[in-house]
Amino acid sequence: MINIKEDEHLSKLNHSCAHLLAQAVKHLYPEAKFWVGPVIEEGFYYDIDLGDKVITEEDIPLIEKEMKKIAKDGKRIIRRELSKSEALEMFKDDPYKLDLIERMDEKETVISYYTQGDFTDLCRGPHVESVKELKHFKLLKFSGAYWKGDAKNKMLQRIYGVCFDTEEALNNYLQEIEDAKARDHRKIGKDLDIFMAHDLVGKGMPLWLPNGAIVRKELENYIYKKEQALGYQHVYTPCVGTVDLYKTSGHWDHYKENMFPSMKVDEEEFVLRPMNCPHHMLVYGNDIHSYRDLPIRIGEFATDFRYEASGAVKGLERVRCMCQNDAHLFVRPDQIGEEFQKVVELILDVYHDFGIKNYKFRLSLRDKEDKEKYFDDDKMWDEAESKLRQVLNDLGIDYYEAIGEAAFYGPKLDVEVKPAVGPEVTLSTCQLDFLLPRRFDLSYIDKDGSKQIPVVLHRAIFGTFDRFTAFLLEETKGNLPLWLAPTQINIIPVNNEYHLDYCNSLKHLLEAHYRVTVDAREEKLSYKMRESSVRKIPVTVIIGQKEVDENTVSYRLLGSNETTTVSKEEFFQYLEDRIQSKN
Ligand code: TSB
Ligand code: ZN
Repeated sequence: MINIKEDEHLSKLNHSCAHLLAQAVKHLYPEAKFWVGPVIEEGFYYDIDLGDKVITEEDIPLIEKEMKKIAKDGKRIIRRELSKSEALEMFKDDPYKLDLIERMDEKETVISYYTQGDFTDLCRGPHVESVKELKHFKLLKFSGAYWKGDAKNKMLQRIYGVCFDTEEALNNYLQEIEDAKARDHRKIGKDLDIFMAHDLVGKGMPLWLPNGAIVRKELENYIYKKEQALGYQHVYTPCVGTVDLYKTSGHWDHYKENMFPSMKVDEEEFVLRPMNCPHHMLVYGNDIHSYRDLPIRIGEFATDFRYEASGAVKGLERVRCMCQNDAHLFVRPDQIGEEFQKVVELILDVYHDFGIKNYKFRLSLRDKEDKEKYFDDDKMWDEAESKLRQVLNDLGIDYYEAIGEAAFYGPKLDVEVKPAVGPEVTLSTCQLDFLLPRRFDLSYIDKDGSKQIPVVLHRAIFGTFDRFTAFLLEETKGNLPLWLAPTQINIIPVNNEYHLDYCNSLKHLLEAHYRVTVDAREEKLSYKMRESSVRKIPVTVIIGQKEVDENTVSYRLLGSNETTTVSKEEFFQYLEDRIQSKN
């Protein structure tokens, strides 16, 4: 989808359209006061103080109509400039604009305002020449929005819209929005009974329903096998820790705003953990290690809690209670490159299995000039960064570098993906860490008998099961591959009276290995077949007289109208092959 903010012309057009919206609102509600109306990736919005008035569905067409009227009138959009004191005088009755002006630097900023007909707004611009140019726009949605995003402030009314040069471009864009909504994992997750939410449990705390639990379990089994084969050792640790644990790790000082508040039990003060690293450091520290034992790879499917802003939580993609596919790899400095390479190869392997193609690798490095922001060991950083680069280059991986984006404790590699709706998110991550092993006083005995400090790689291939499932639902539009689908095979008898027994015996044969249902409801065949497809069941078997007589199976694949008839043995083989190939 086009990023309107990044397109110079569209950005100007949409910005002007935000003013047109404000002007129309002012005509309809003369008491309206305006905060800001920026251009965003998807178009524009304006935050408006309408007193007690709350925008409803019915208001939108009226505002649009007024916008059209003003546009048709075709007034020029005129820019004027003034000094800060003049601006303060001009907007003296508008507390919102005063707030903006007061924060402007008198010397550096030219304060400008734009006038179109009877409407004037403080604005940096630029704008199109005339409101005449604003012909093809649409108001998309509206919501409440706290002034300055702060829940302690007044709730303003935010109206979103978008504007294009032509009706065709606008319609194409609106169609894309519709498509994205249909692909949104929140919709698919509801339609397919993957997860639910409930106010009594809380914001950002999804409940995985039986269908979702099947998908998650399959993902767990899948990645567990991969990690076992690569020498990972899996553990279970509590999803709380004491405040002291997180003081030792440094999270208490540097990550506190992302954590739930602590709670007291007897003499101990606990927090819900936001990360599992401290627990895994203790697991490593439970033994004495020789240089020969390294790398040691501690893995866990670990539940974490993070305070995410209530406006940011989103379906399974951004939650407050999540389960990481986490591991901490304890390596000698000379093993960093090799171990990092194995992680990258695992990421590629997994993405290949899931057919994931649209993603970007981002290598976050330190800003050498910024001595404050980064752990102070230049030699370590230089070596590590060049090793990571070298691995990526050797593997022929396309990546971009983000200088100054590394964590305090080391460089990292993230995989970025684009959800159906909203900005990019990180899926997989691999983060080098020089610091945490020091904080926990971890060591191994080197060849010469000396005590050395290991380096840690934090890595999560799926990221979290939550986010990965969200992503997968959107990538596949809910058409999960056979091995992951909650119901894999749905068997429909043409006539219950004559064919149900055969269906049940077929189910009996299949259910040791597959998730199978028989749809024995007294409904029309066509109705049941449609429902099988709405439920996104990969294989629908239809059993009529011919199949019973010839002891065969007729099946249709999701999305196809073609029926294939085969022997039972061939059918079993077909299923087996598809599961194996992960197709
Ligand atoms: C990899 N300590 C490391 C770990 O060892 C860590 O926690 N890294 S993280 O903070 O980047 O989180 C790991 C992954 O969790 C991210 O890459 C992202 O995919 C996922 N994630 C982070 N926050 C959320 C959230 N609020 N909801 C769902 N998934 C999330
Ligand atoms: Zn970690």
